Amino acid sequence: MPEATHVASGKVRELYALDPDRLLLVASDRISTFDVVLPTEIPDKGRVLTGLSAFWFARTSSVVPNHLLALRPDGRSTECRRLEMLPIECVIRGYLSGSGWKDYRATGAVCGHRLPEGLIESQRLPEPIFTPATKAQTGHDENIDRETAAGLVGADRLAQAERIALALYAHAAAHALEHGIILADTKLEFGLDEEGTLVLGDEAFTPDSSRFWPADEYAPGGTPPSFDKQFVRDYCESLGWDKTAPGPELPDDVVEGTRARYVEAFERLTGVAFDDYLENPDVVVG
Ligand code: Q0Z
Repeated sequence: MPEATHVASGKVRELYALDPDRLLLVASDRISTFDVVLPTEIPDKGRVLTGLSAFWFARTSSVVPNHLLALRPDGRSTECRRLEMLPIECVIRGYLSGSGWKDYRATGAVCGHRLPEGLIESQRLPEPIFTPATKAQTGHDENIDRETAAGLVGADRLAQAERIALALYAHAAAHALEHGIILADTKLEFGLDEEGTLVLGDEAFTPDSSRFWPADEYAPGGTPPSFDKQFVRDYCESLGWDKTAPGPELPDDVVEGTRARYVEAFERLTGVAFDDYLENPDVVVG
């Protein structure tokens, strides 16, 4: 890509600078499980995630402006406005899972939200909560309380990000549930444009930034199956792999089953046939 200089690598995405004001975000087909990127790719996973993110950006632009400028014809690359990113992850949890469940079990609270006693793992919360986290360069993001978050971005900016993140989650979770998918939690990232306006950046409501659970298999008390990665997790568990790098190669049936789940999530949520997206990615933003 001669017109772009590489600026950052994520576990499964790459970021390039197109010019001083614009970035190119490229989603690969790599997949991670138990925090390890596997050697086998899932064909079209990057296109599914890019299309879903663009769909949500288009649907929420009246709630908050976002960084999306254009989808490229390859379906996996998006041109975005370069922002000054806030140094916090804005996590919204509608269900008690992952680090939220761990913190609750240890302290009865998550990021300063004291919760009712007796909740069980993966239970729906009385109402969605804002649980900010720091951005770890390596390793795991750390949950922080709102005072700590306010110290990083300012109290007014934090209140604005919280209000908008809660509104975005309410919108996306209701839409997903109507299509049989529970959006258990999600991580949103905001930045500021040159005028100091808050802008939604990064990716939005993808299965890599959110927990997607099949609604018809949901039961609290344990870990619900992942809509997208359950075949991969089950296969990895069946090997007795110790979950340290390098991860195992995936057999063809696991790859195909997993690809089908990503495509199913895309089609259910967007209402667009995935082949139509491949033909013209702009169908998700039209
Ligand atoms: C996103 C990330 C990735 C590695 C920086 N619009 C923006 N303006 C400024 N910075 C970012 C964005 Cl999206 C930004 N990341 C996360 C993505 C690879 C890191 F694809 N880092």
